[in-house]
Amino acid sequence: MQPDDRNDFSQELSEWLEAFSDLAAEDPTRGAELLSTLSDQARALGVAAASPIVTRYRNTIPVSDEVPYPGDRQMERRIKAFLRWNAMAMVHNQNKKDPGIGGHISTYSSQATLLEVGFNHCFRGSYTGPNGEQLPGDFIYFQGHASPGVYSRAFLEGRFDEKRLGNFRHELRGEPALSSYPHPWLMPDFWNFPTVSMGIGPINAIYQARFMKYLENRGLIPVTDRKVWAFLGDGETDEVDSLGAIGVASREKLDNLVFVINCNLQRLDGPVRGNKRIIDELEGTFRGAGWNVLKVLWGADWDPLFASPVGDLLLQRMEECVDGEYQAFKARGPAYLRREFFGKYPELLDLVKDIPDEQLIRLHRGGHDPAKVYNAYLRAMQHKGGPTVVLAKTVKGYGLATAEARNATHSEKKLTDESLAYFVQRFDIPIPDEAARNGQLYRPPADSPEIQYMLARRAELGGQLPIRRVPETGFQAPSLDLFAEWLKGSGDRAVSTTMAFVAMLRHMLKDSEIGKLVIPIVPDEGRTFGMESVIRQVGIYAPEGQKYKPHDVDMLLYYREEKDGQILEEGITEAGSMASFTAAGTAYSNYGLPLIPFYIYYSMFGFQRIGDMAWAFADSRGKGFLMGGTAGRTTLNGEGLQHQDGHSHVLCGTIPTCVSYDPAYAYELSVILQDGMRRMYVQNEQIFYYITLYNEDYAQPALPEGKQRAAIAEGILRGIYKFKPAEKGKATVHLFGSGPILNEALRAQSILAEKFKVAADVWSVTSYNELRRNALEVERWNRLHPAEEERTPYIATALAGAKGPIIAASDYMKSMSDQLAPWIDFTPEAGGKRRLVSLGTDGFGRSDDRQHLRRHFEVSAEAIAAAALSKLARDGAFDPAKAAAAIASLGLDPDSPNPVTL
Ligand SMILES: Cc1ncc(C[n+]2csc(CCOP(=O)(O)OP(=O)(O)O)c2C)c(N)n1
Ligand SMILES: [Mg+2]
Repeated sequence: MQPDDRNDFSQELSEWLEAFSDLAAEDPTRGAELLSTLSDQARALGVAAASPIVTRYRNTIPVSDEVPYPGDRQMERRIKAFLRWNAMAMVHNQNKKDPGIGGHISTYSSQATLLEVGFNHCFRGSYTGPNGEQLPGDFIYFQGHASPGVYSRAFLEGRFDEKRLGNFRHELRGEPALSSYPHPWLMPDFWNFPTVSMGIGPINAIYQARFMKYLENRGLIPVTDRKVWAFLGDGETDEVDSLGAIGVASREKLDNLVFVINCNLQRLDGPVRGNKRIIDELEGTFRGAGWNVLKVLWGADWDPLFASPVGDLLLQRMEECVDGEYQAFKARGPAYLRREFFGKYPELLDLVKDIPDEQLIRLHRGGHDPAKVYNAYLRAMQHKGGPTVVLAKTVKGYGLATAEARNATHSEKKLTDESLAYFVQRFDIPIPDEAARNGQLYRPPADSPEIQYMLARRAELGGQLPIRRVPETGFQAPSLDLFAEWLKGSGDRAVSTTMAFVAMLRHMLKDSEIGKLVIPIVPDEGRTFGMESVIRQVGIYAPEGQKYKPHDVDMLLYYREEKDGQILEEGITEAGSMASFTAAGTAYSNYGLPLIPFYIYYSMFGFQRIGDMAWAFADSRGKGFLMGGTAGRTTLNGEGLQHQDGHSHVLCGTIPTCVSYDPAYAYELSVILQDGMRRMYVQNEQIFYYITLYNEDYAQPALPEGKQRAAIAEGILRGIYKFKPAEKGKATVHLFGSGPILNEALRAQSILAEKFKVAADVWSVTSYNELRRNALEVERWNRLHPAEEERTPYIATALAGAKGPIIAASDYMKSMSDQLAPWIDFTPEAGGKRRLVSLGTDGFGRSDDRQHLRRHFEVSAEAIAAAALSKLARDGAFDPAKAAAAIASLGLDPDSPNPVTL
């Protein structure tokens, strides 16, 4: 373009701009329509004009669109100062008292305004339902490291006293304490959501918001304006869990969800994106995913500078800087800021020449300006049709003098005397120097204007937060009769426990009492478990219904999606499914609904994949049933190494509230499910279940009736019962079997009797984990009560009178059954030799059929029988030469390599 052409074009451009500005000012909707039509047209004409996904580095909401702040700014500033002081003093004091106890001060200091605007004007403590009933308030996922600030607020509100704050991170001293981080297990009346393992809060918040809509769409809760607020750190967004599910929120139009990302540009060690701007990156990511993005970058004191004739240059300068520089501008003081930032352009230097140093350095970032933050929150709350993220730019360690914006600020636990004095002076804390140096807490009198103001704001918003309540639900557990059909056995029909479970699930869904409370959750594996019929029966939840005619609509079991569908079909996301399971499994406290979630999945992709979320579920006092399908390293055949699970029972045993079972038969499963509902929802035990399901078909035996029934049911629940005694003679060896391997043990029993005249009892072990827990508890009691009569663990009671070695075989690692060794591994009659021989599936899975897999892992009937003979020989109860011959005749190669690493 020639210079003259350029002038003409500039002229033309300003005419276009003027016309557009007029239109947009008159009607912003038409302005937006014009823009999108123009960009469509550009695309159609092949004009390469990418629509910007990242906007200019300034606040999203123009000053002209801002509403005035609804609160008393001076009052709130004073309150916030007290909050900051007490949060800091609490951590500081505790670390003086107990060096190394830890805590954080710089996260809350950067976040105080973001939380306070919410507490004073946005977060609702309750909602009123259509019939005037009081409903739970907003759900807030607090950034874990900011917990001192939340405690500090509860202190000012009078919910905690000084003594309680003095027990921050001192939980084991017989007094009410404060947990390091948000934790419903440790503070069950206060915190709702455990968040500090970073990434877990954001993903759970998304699925919580979705679950809220699910409950509304199913008519289980009334529709309200309730919001889910999730506070995240900018460093936290590097966790895959934080951003990995944001698409769900826009896809499902979750306008009840607000993310607030505290962009203080730092994480623990250093800048989040020293060489770039994290806010730009997050803006692009969220906008690209369909979120409403609101940037709150600059405080109102920047407004006049932007409005000046060099405002565009100022913005340009801002866009030249990366986060590492922004951090340095705060950390290195006003002279540096003036020289390095404004000094690049004489016009900018001139712009701030009349601003004194102490004011220059305090030019606020948006996240520290209540009015800017409020405007963003208000927009977020009013936004319809999708989720909102507020990207708030803040300073890490705000107000902490020498710790402000330093790389080391995250780890700051104590302040120097000078920093304490500076703090007091900067935030006008009305305490004398001496008290300040001692980090004395400060709470104005209950009738002071500040406390009255805080309380009035919370009263206006429906009550204090956070709060966790567990309302009485009056749930009645169904009796075992509910599962009568599966107690009868299947006759000659071969059925897998998975098939049986799916039939039970359908039956439960039909039940008039519990049907609507059952929440089936699947991660795209419903068909793997034969759940097509469930899909047809209750439909898949789809907030927009089914907008298409499914290709299989003419079939009985077509893919049915419904607005009030009951199944949560998550797609291929175990993390998302676990988050749904968490929302449903905690609904008893969050919504007062005793929901019974059943999350059915490939057991291999359970604990090892979402282990942290499973812990968070336990931390949340979650209830429900995790159903590990296609379980067992040799029972799931063909799939090989990455699918065959031989360790989930070891992993689940690490979680204190996880009750786990590895049932062999449908009646065992029935007894476990019924008792689980009773324990969780009637007894209100804060536990959840992990139960493995298998896909091997075999005849399902019946649960004996009469007196025997109760004894067997007890054995099933405690973890062991004798399934089949030796047909002839007293057993000299005992075979333990779990899951489908119980059938191998039964076959081994026949082999031993028929070929070797050895009598064996077969036991069904439904839970090594439960047996061990019981034994540990009894052992502890015995240890602490040496003068009282010794108690016996259940495993010892069950085995009373049973003599001889025990061969324990399962489709799991040997460590599963080894767990019982301390209580059974002692045989006086065999000279004190080891009694327990564990057979299991340690090692890498392999592709083949079950027969070959069981032979390979040495859990086949032949391997069990051989192990029994070998052990009897070692104990002097069988001829060693005959045992050696038996090993060969049973098809085992004594010199074959160990399958563990094969
Ligand atoms: C999963 C997980 N990994 C690591 C940590 C340890 N950790 C605690 S805070 C922190 C830095 C947090 O930075 P950011 O998210 O930006 O929060 P800020 O304190 O800056 O607001 C780290 C790495 C953790 N809590 N959770
Ligand atoms: Mg950060």
